[in-house]
Amino acid sequence: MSSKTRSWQKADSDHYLHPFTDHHDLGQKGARIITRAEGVYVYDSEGNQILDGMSGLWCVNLGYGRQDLIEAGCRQLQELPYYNSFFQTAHPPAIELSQLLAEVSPPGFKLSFFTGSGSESNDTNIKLVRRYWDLVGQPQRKKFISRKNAYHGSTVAAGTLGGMGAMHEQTGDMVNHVVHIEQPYHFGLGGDLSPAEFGLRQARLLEEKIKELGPENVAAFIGEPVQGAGGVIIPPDTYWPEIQRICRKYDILLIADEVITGFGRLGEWFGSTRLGIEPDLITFAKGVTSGYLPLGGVLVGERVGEVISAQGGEFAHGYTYSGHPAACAVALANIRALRDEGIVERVKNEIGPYFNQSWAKLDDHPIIGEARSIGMVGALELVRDKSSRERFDKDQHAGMRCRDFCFQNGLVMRAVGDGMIVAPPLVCEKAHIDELVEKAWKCLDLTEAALA
Ligand code: PXG
Repeated sequence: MSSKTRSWQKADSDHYLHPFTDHHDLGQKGARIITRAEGVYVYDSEGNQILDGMSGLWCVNLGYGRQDLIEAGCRQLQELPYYNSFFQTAHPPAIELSQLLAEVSPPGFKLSFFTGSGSESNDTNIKLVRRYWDLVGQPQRKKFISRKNAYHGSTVAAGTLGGMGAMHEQTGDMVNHVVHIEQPYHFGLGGDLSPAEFGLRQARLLEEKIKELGPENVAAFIGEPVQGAGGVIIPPDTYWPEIQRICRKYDILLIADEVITGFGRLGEWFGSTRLGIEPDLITFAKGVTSGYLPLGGVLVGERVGEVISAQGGEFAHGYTYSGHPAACAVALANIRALRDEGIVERVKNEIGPYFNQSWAKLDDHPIIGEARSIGMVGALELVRDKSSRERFDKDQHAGMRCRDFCFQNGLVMRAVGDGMIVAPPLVCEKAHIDELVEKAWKCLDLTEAALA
C-alpha cells in the first residue's frame, strides 16, 4: 500500500466521522480511498479500477465525467452561484427546472418544492401533508403509515418515517404519529403463498391498519415503489394496485418515495408509472442530478397543489439551499440528457431487459436462493440451501464477505444482510453488464468456498 494511502487512512480515521459506519471498526481496517472516476468505473488511491455496480449510492445514473453536467454547473457558478427563493425572489435555473420537471412528471404534477436531499424532501412531505389536511378542515388526520424496512432518509423525521430497526433504536421515538406495516418481501415472508396472493395479503395490511387507527385519523401512506436500501424488494404485481385502491377508498394521500426509482431507473421517468401507482406526492433526489451536486425535492400533485396554492397563507417551510442555482443547472442538463439521448427508453427497451436476462443467470449459482431484478436494480439472496431457502449462520457474515470479495475483484456490489444488491449506471453498455455478472459469479464462488 502506498504511503499516500496510508496517510489518508490515518487522517480519515483521526478526523472523519463517516455516515452509517462503525468508526472504531473502520479505524482498524482503514477506508478505501476513491480518488477519481470515469464512465462506469471508479478508481482507488492504489490505482485499482472498480466497476461501479451501485452508481455511487444509487445516484450516478449518467455515469462519471459527463462534460455537459460539469459545464452546466460551472457556468452557473460563474453567473450566479447562490441566491435564495425565500422573499419573493427566484432565479432562472430553479424556475426552468420546475418547468422541465412538470414536463417529465406523471400527469397532474405541475409544482415542485426543492430541497438538498431525499431526507429533507420527506420531511417536507410530512409538512405538506399536515398543511393539506389542516387547510381542508380535517386537522385530526395526523397518522402516517409506512412500512418496516423502508428507507426514507435519516433526518429525525425521515428516519422515523422509514422502517429501519437500527435507526428506530437510536431516534425512533422522537416523532409521533408514524406507524409501520409489514413489507411486500416475497422471498423472506411469502412462505407458501404465490407472489400474487402474497402481494394482496401484504397490501391489505394497510386496510387493517387504517381501520385500527380510524380512517378519519390517517393522513398518508408512504412507500418506495421498489424498496432500495432495504434490499431491492420488488413487490408482486398485485401489491400496488391494491394499495392504490385502499388509499382511494379511505381518501388517504399516497406518497411515492422515488428517490431511487425516479429518473429512469425502472425504465420510466418515474417508477410509479411502471408499477401503476398514481401518487399525490413524489419524493425525488439522487438521480435528478446524477449525484453531481446535491438536490432533492417533492413533486406536488394536483390534489395537494391546488389546496396549497389556492387557499393562500404561508407554507412555513424551506431550506437555505432550496433550489440551489448550480444544483438546478446540473439537474437541467441531466434531465435534458436523459430525454434527448433516449436513456429512459433505452433502459426500458434495451439495456434494462439485457440486464434482467443476464442477472437471472445468477439464479443457477449454488448459493443463490433468488436472483431478482426490475429495470436497472437487482438483488441476490445468499442461502446455504437453495430448496429450503436456509440462510447461512449470522456470524458467518455471508453478505459482508461477498461484498469484500467484490471490492477485491473490481466490483462494487452492496450487502444488505445476506442480500447482495446492485443498481448500475443507466448508461452501461452490454459489455459492462457482462462484466458485472461475470464478476458477481466469481465472487459468489469465492464466498461459497470461504463459507464451506
Ligand atoms: N428515500 C429513499 C427511497 C432513499 O433511498 C432517501 C430517501 C434519503 O435521501 P438522502 O439524500 O437524504 O440520503 C434515500 C437515500 C443505502 C443507502 O445504504 C441508501 C440511501 C442513502 C444512504 C444509503 O442503500 N438512500
